Amino acid sequence: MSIDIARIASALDQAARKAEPLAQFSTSTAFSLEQAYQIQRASMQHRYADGERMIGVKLGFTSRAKMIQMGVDSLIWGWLTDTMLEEDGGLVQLKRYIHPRAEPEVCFLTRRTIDRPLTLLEAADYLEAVAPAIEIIDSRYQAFKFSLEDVIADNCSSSGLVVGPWSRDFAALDNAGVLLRIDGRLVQAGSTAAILGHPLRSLVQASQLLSRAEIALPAGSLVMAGAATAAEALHPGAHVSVEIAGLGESRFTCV
Ligand code: 0L1
Ligand code: MG
Repeated sequence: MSIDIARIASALDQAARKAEPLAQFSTSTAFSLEQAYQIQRASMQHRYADGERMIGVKLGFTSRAKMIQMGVDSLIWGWLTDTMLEEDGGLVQLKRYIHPRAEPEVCFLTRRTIDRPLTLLEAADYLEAVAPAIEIIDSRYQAFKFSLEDVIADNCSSSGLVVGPWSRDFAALDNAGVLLRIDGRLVQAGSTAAILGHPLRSLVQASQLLSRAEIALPAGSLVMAGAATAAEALHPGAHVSVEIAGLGESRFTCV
């Protein structure tokens, strides 16, 4: 099947830069998952050419709650860059986004280069630290509507992330409570066990995906494990916080 990978990649890159939504591609042009990842990589090249730096990877749809919310049924992965990092406890400028949503995440910091598929038993040994985090997702598609292929091409809606205090307490990740609050009101509650049974399994999945793509992830990279609950829409003035039992809290305020 012939599709214009460069054209779609460039359109997605422009939509992100201008914070202007575009129509889904897959409704008019059928393309495969493999082609979707080719578009994702081509779109990331625009960012790197512009000076953005890759800082890690993120997994998406690692929990049933997220799959159900977005109507998809497979795990996906994308790239994180330095310009996506928002300050913990800081102000997040919503004008940078189209229709941002926040979701609670577990963020890992790697200690060793990941250059082969890891087992669950090995995973913690590759880590320097873990932190409670908030992902700000922002689909470049109108009304946040997409197919699996569309969202992969769009770098899995990656837009922003806020990382809380680092800790080495990996044992705390075992079925820990996950709470998302907006303006002090509890809006989503879940457990780290919702993430593939245990968030370390996301690291295992990431190592397998990277290995299949023949990419080594350098030590000092971030790995976002995927949301444990559905995401919530953001509005100006919103105070957003995520608490993971035993790991602490990360937060930001929307302006
Ligand atoms: O953590 C996640 O499951 C994020 C999925 C990103 C795709 C989206 O929901 O827009
Ligand atoms: Mg996420």
